[in-house]
Amino acid sequence: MPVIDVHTHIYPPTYVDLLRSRTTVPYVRTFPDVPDSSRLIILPGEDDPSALSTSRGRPIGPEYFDIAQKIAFMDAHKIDVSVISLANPWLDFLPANEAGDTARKINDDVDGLCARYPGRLYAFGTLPLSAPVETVVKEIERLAGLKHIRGVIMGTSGLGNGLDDPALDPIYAALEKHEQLIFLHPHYGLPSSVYGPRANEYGHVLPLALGFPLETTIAVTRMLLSQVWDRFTKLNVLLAHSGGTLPFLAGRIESCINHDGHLKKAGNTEGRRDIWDILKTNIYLDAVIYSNVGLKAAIDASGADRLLFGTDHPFFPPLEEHVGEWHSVSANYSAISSAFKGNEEPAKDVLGNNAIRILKLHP
Ligand code: 5CU
Repeated sequence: MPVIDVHTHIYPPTYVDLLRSRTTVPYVRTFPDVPDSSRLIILPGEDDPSALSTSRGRPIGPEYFDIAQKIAFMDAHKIDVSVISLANPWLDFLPANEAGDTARKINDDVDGLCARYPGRLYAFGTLPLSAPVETVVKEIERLAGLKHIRGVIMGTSGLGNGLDDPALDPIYAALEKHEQLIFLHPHYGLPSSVYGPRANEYGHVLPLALGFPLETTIAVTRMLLSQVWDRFTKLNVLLAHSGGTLPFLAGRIESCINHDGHLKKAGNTEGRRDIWDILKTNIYLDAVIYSNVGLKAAIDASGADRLLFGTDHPFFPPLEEHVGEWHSVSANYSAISSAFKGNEEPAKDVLGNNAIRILKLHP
């Protein structure tokens, strides 16, 4: 039975060099109060000088950029194949005139990394979303010809105005035409004011546990409200972290749409596809939710045939030193075995068979 990890990141060496050359977020640097460790500063507000050294970014070691370490991690966790993706914030911060060339370079690098381990690595490409739309569409067309690429990873900002922006339509059309799935992943979270004045005392818990999933939920709901899937009925999107809170909130979202006088009057809801249809037709969910409670909601919402195992490596390493198996990974394995207790076939599908079918892999 193959085990396939569809949510596993890398910052290829070219990207790390780019981060090392920068002085504003995102960047990599060493701080005088923790001199032995380079820190990766990526999240908005993470370099606040009042933050304690341990809440200022995270230590960055070779597990973030060395592909041999990815393979070692896969071997240690019985993962046969990984579909690697550039981690956040992707190329969102680049000036328009640099984004196209950088995307080509990074995508070629990532495809080249996959070629070094035949049958073990595939990838989601990265789009130059700050460049003109034609440049983005060209890169989608080019990615469709790269051997190991199976879709694109994207954040929720789109071209700067979110994923309900009609200016994205040519990009959605190109992705749909070339059957490239979007792996939708959060980065920006929620405005830091919602975390309150004591937020710095709580490390990354509030933005990662709540900001990330809510960001995804809001982005997908805006896509739904702007009827992206009514215009692009074959556009497929894999949602990180089991859809944020979408499976749990889908009924409430649908009910609010059905009770909204403004939407009804504007005629925007006429003939629309509902959220349950889209969850079972266009949306795939990863199984990176660390508990069978959330996983069962994901299974109920989209079906066990649309759920795919993931780890989020190299994020969430154990805090203790010299731990063999990562707790974050065993939590996701356990959630699958507990959610499908006594029913091995769907568990195997989630662990690997679904990814082979959906992403057309040849492990
Ligand atoms: O720990 C983190 O900040 C993150 C992140 O930025 N991106 C991600 O995918 N997982 C964890």
